[in-house]
Amino acid sequence: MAGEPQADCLFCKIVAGEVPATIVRETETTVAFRDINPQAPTHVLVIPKSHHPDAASLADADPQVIADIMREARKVAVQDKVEDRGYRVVFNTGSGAGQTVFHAHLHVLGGRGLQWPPG
Ligand code: DGP
Repeated sequence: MAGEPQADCLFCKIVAGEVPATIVRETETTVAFRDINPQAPTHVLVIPKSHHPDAASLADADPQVIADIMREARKVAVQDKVEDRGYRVVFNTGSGAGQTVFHAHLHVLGGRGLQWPPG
């Protein structure tokens, strides 16, 4: 069923505490943890606790949680003191866009100058 934990999903395991992660924030609906392969001084993933394969399917199933994730992204930036300089939020959607983990997640990147367009 949409939103149910998936046994083979890495990020569902992080939500369940079965795989360790450096968790920086948690709410009723979201978890934020440091990316294992950081691309900037701040590189945090904000994910829904419910399982949805990407941001588009999460937006269809539970748009309020997308809003929760965006609000948490700002709180991460404030907590890491990178908000003033600017930060970037990215939902890679689909393997062609670089998505490798198919549990929706928002990248929050900051703490250095960020180029546009991204690679
Ligand atoms: P994406 O390429 O957009 O699907 O991003 C997946 C991100 O997940 C990638 O930046 C690396 C991160 N990642 C993968 N495995 C783990 C893990 O076990 N722990 C943590 N903290 N991050 C992970």
